[in-house]
Amino acid sequence: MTGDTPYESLTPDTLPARLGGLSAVTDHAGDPASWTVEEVGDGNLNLVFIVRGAAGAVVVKQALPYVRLVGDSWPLPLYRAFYEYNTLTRQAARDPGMVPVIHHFDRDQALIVMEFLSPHTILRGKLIAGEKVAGLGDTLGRFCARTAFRGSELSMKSADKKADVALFAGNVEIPAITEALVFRDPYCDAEMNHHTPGLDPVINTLRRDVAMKTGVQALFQRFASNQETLLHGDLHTGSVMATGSDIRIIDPEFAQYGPMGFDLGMLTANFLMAFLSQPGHRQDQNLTGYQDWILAVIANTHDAFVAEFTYLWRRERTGMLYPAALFEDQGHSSEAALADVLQRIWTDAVGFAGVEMHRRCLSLAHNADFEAITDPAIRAPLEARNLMMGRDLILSRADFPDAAALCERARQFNEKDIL
Ligand code: SR1
Ligand code: MG
Repeated sequence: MTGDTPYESLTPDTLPARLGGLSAVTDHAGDPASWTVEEVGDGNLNLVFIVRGAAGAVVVKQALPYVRLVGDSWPLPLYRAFYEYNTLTRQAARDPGMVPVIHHFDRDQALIVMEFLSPHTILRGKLIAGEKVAGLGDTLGRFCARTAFRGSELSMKSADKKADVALFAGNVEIPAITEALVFRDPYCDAEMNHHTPGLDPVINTLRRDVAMKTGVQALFQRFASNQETLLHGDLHTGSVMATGSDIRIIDPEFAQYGPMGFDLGMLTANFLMAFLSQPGHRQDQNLTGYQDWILAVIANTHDAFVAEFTYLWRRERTGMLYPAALFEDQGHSSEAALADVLQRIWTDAVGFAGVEMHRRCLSLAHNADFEAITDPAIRAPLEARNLMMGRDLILSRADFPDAAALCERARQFNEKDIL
């Protein structure tokens, strides 16, 4: 395929002829005559093919010109593959080994050829199945800290950061999805909303709560107007692939510049939803033991974030923000300033977590954690706990000293009869 070929979506049948001449694929999968091609995309937006051949396998991810979940009535620019590719290269530099290796990028075809992760599976599926992953919180917390710190003017030269902000500013339509589905739709009668029967009293409580909606909009303002680092932008448990001990981050097509607490908050929300949905997936000893493990992952993620961010603050603070010239060079510690920055990030993260917990039960794209609970009579009370805890996090986001306090609050909501 050359840069002159107009965009055309691939199919398992056309892929070998169209990509058979690409060494990026043949180097890893072997002779095209040996290939089998399977389309495995189960996300909301894209085509994902696994190409298996005599020499191994690769993944080919191709953007569609519309939202796959909805159909061609919702067009979506192909340029998201360009931003995903550019984010993957930055994340690979900022936290080496944490994202799939990129073999090839074709901007016109909106496709990325990348490492086939095996035997990794999507983390959300593991959480629903009750599987544990060693080192999960440590790895994810470190990834959030490294990408947040190294993508900001705490570390980068201001000119480089500004150039990158300008590059990513071209990505308008993808952040627009988050702007609508996350920060607006759960709180009004939006067309694509849907929810489990029985939740109306809780939804009414949320929509009547002006203080909470004001909090949501304050968080939205930070998301939309604060460009402090390059975010993954969609860091839920479906954007993590893992074995029992190896962990990778995928799918950063929602990347944009935004507040440092956003990715940490999204991740935390998705673990809280995994925690709160567990009574729909298992019982008794297995239930409490596994829920305890999920809360430990939340605490580990936060602790690892703080430890790594602190390490980078002390060793890599080479950007224009909080310069040594104002602190260490004058014999003043910058540790109080670090604590202030970390507290702001954590407060944002708690608030963003609350909003994410709302949108995954009320807006367009729900979570399998709850959706896989087929009986609405079991699902609705669990989602009600999740929705009311989301409200609490938004309203009280400045009052949680650490993840231990957040986990304690989760335990309380896990006991509540709300419906
Ligand atoms: C229309 S896209 C819906 C959701 O899927 C993606 O994974 C993002 O989370 C987005 O909000
Ligand atoms: Mg995705």
